Amino acid sequence: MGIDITTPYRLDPTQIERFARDGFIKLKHVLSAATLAHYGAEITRLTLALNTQGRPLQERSTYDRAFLQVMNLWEHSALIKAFVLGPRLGRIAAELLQVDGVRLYHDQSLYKEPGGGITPAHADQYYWPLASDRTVTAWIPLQAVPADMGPLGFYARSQSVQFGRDLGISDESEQKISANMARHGFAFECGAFDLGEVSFHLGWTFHKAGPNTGTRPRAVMTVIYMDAQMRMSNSLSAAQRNDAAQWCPGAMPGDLIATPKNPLVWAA
Ligand SMILES: O=C(O)CCC(=O)C(=O)O
Repeated sequence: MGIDITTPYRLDPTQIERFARDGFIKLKHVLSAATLAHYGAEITRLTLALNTQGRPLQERSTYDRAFLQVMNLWEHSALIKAFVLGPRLGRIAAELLQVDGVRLYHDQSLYKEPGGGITPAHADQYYWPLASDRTVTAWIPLQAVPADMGPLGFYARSQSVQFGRDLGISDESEQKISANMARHGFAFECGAFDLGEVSFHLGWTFHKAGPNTGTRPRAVMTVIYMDAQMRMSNSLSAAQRNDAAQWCPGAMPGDLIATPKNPLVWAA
C-alpha cells in the first residue's frame, strides 16, 4: 500500500458498538508504512525543532518526564496540515462518535524519550471546554510500539466514571485514578501496537502509559476530533479556560466552536 490518508477505512458495525461500549478501540492497518514514513519524518523534524524542553529527564516533573509535547503542528507545516485534516482518520472519528461530521480540536505530538517516565492516569476532557462527550483522540504511533516503549493503555468502559474527572495529569491522578479503577475492577488493556495500528479513545475514557524502557523514542502523533456541532461548555474550570483561549480563541460559552483553528475535517 502506498501513501494514503484519503480512502475510507471500512469499520464494521460491531467495531462501532465496541467503541461505544468500551470507550476506546484499537484498529489495525489504518495507515501504511509508506504513509507513516512520509508524514512521520516531518512530524519528528518539527517536534525536535519546536519542543521547548531544556532539562535532562532526572530534573523534570512527572508530567515533563512523560513526553516531549508539541501542539498544533498543523499550523506549522502544509504537509502536516494535510495529514491532520486527512479524511481517512476523520471519517473513522465521525463514525465511531456516531456524528455527521467532525472538526479539529487540536493536534499534538507526544514523544516518550528512551528513559522517559509513565504517563499518569487521566481523562483528557478534564482539560477541554467542550459541552458534550462527543470527542475522540486518535493516537497514531509512527512506529510499532512494543510493551517496553510505553504503549497507551485504556480502562475499558471507564468513560462514564465520575471519580477522577477533576484531576489533571499528575502523581495524584495516577495514584487516585489507578486505585479507583482497580477497586471497581475495570479491565486495563495495555498491549503493544503494530505498525499502522491506531487507537481511538473518548474524552472521558481513563487511560495511561508505562515508561519507555527501550532505546528508541516512542514517536506518536495525536489528532483530537470533536463533533462538528460541538458547543463551548457554559461553565469552565481554569484549565478549560486556558485550553479555550489556546484552541478555540474567540468562541464564547454556549457558542458553536468553529473558529479558524477548528476546521471541518470530515462530514457525511
Ligand atoms: O502518549 C501518551 O503517553 C499519552 C497520550 C494521551 O494521554 C492522549 O493522547 O490522550
